[in-house]
Amino acid sequence: MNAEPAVLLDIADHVATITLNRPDRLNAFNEAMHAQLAQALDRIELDRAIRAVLLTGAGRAFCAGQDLAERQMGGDTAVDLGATLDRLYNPLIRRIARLERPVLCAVNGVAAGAGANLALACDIVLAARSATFIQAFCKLGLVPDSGGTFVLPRLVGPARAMGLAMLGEPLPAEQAEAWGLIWRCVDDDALIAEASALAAHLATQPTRGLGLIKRAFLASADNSLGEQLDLERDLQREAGRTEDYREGVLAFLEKRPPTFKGR
Ligand code: T3D
Repeated sequence: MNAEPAVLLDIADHVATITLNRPDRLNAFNEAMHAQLAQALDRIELDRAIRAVLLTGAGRAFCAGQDLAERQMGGDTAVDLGATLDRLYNPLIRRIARLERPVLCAVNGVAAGAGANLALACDIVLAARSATFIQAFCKLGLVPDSGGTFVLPRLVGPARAMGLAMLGEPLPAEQAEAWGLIWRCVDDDALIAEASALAAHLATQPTRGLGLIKRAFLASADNSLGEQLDLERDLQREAGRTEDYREGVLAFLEKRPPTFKGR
C-alpha cells in the first residue's frame, strides 16, 4: 500500500513550498509528519539556492497541533510530553527561527495548539479570512508550547495573551491581524496566490540581509539596548560586505531596479 506523504515539498524558482498533508486529521502532527517536516528542513538548510520558504496546509485546516490519537490514554504508560517537546516540537521551532531565509506561513484554515504556534513561529504570517487561531492547550490541561508562551505576550501583550491561553477560544484571522498577531488576513480564495507572490518576491530580495534581520530580532529577546546596538553594528558590518548591498547602492545611484543574487 502506498501511503500519502504527510508532508509535501516543492522547490521551484528559489522558493520551497512545504505543505502539511494529513487533511483528514486536519494536518495534526504525528511522528511521520514530524519526521518528514524535519527532512524537508534538512533539504532546505543545505540548498542555498532556496531563498524563501512557504509553509501551508492541505485541505480545510492549517494544522490541529498534536495528533491526539497518538496520545490515547490506556494501560499505565504515560507519555512524557517534556520528552516529545525536546525531541520534536522544540527543534522544529528553533530551526525555523534560525533558518536565515524568510519563512512565510499561509494559514489556510484552523490553526490549533502547536499548529497555531508553528504558524506564529514563521517570519510573516498571512491567513485566510475564515482561518482561526486556537490556543487549544488549556482544554487539555496543558501549557501553550512550541514557543506560544514566548511569542503571544510579545505580539499581542500580556492581557490578550493570557485570555487566549486560558480560554482557548478561536481567534478569527481578522482579529488576529487587528491585534498584531499576524501580518495580514486575506480573502480565502486569494490566499495561495498572495502568499505565493509574496514568497516569489522575497526570493528575489537580499537573502543574506533578510537572514541577518532574523538573527537580530531573535537576539533582541535576550539583549539589553547596548548589547543590541553592538549586535546591529556587527550584523551591519557583515551585511555591508555582501554583493547584494553593493548592488542595492549601485542600482539606486543608477536609477534602475536592483538584481539581487542572495549573496
Ligand atoms: O503531545 C505532545 O507531544 C505535547 C504537545 C502538544 C501540542 C499540542 O498541539 S496540544 C493541542 C492538540 N490539539 C488540539 O487540542 C486541537 C484538537 N482539535 C480541535 O479542537 C478541533 O478539531 C478543531 C477546533 C481544530 C477543528 O474543529 P472542527 O469542528 O472544524 O473539526 P473536527 O470535526 O473536530 O475535526 C475533524 C477531524 O479531525 C475529526 O476526525 P473525524 O471525527 O472526522 O474522524 C477530528 O477528530 C480530527 N482531529 C482534529 N484535530 C485533531 C484530530 N485528530 C487527532 N488529533 C487532533 N489534534
